[in-house]
Amino acid sequence: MLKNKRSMLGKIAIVGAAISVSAFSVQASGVGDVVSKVEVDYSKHCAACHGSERLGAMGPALLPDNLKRLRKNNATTVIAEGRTATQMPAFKNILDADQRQALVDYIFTPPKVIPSWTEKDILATQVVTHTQGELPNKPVFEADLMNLFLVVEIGDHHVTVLNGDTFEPIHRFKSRFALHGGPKYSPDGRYVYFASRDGWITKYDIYNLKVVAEVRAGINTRNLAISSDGKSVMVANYLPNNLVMFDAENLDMLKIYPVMNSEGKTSRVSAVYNAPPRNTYIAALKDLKEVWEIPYPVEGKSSTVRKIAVNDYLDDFFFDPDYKLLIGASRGAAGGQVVDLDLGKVVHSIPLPGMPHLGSGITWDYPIKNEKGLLEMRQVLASPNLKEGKVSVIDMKTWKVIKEIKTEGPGFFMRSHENSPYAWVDVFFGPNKDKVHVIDKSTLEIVKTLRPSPGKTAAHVEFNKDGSKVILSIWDMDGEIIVYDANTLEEEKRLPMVKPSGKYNVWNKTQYERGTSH
Ligand code: DHE
Repeated sequence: MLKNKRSMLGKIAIVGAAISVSAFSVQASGVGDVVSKVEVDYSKHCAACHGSERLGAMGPALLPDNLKRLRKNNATTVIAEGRTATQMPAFKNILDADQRQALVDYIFTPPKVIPSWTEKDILATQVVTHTQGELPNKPVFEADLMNLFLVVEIGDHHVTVLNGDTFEPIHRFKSRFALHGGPKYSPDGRYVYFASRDGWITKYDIYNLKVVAEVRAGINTRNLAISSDGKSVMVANYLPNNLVMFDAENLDMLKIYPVMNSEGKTSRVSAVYNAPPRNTYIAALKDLKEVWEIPYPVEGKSSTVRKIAVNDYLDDFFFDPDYKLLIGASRGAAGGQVVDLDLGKVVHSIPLPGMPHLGSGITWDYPIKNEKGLLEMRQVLASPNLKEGKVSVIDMKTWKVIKEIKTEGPGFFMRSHENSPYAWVDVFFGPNKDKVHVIDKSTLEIVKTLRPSPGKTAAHVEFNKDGSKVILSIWDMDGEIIVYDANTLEEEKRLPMVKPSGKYNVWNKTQYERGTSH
């Protein structure tokens, strides 16, 4: 049901619908099969984003096992009204109440064949075009490798390699369908690993500008993480409910971790991240109130999972820079929870109404009065909100919200850099989606609001290596990335791109820069 309002997905939706509907008609008239109206509705309105078999594509899988937290009456509302913070539009003017109800019953009905993606399936999809060490150990272009950017263009599923000094494109290549989330660089920045929503993991050699290995880790994937030693890659899946670990060299599968509690209840994985000082991966779960910590494999041998009980499901989460604390929230909850990963328990709760997007959270130091009335530099966490027009700034010592910065609408992404006085936040949803705010980190005030392309969504910025420049995406098929001077906030350059989404600087990502997503 996740047909997109925006132009690119709109086109896919129409094509997908046309193919599926005609296939149904042929089948129905040709062999006399009865194709129910709900199947036709699904095919027409839902299949393009959720997959013809309900296994997920741009949108999540729609199978009973993956809808455990969505009650049927809520599902009816989602179809009618759309879903906050996703591409799911409202269908109340397109489908009547009976059609919507029929679709709810349909997606809560188990499929005739239960989908599975086993070790055998994973192994069968692995393709190694160039084994590690086979290609030259020297870049085929000239540029500061640590200051490269990758720009993901979701409009036509491409990636551009951009020189971060000159802002000239070096190369553009086709990616898998619907890359989502941040690609992850090997610690030396030579390789990058991408995850697509339909489970494909691609390893790309930046020196040689070539895909070197691929494997399909799942049917509906969340994201991936790479270990700090660069030796393993962990993939988080929605479908199947598991985590899959790979050897980073050639994407050989090392281990599947089924995500299940002691009573046999399974769960989707919200996301997995590398926790550098801990030498572990940390995963948060969507259908079980647990956080999982998995040590890196030693000599190719994987180890056991440490399970930490938490107070609520964790849809969205974030770490303090030391990776001692995990700050997470479930969608729709009135607050967040702080989990001490050393103690293995929840140690604080944070009043955070709306829908904080903690995954986009960033930290910086800010002067706060202590109990003696003296100013001391404290670490603060700032998070945009997917439902309300505000940025919450939280003191990471007391876990009090010290300020709510009012914005012109709900935001998705936030970014800064250690060397920049500013933090940038977009207004992704609503009539002001074409605006981006610049916040002064020392006053917590908005100092400038940019509106670079009226009418077009402006969102997601990334800084260059030294924090002196910022690039911003115009999310449109006829889109651009815009380069700004990060200090004067003056526009310097525009480069045409096809619905550019995330941009990822090698230095900021490999150094776990505080202002950048990890
Ligand atoms: Fe994302 C990152 C989850 C919808 C674009 N998004 C992430 C990550 C997670 C996540 C867990 C971190 C992965 C990582 O970097 O390892 N996203 C979710 C959702 O749960 C949500 C709300 C619903 C869904 O459809 O899954 C969602 N995300 C979207 C979109 O609709 C966006 C705008 C367009 C798209 O591509 O689907 C979108 N998400 C992004 C981007 C990042 C991302 C560009 C990387 C941000 C970064 O700077 O690292």
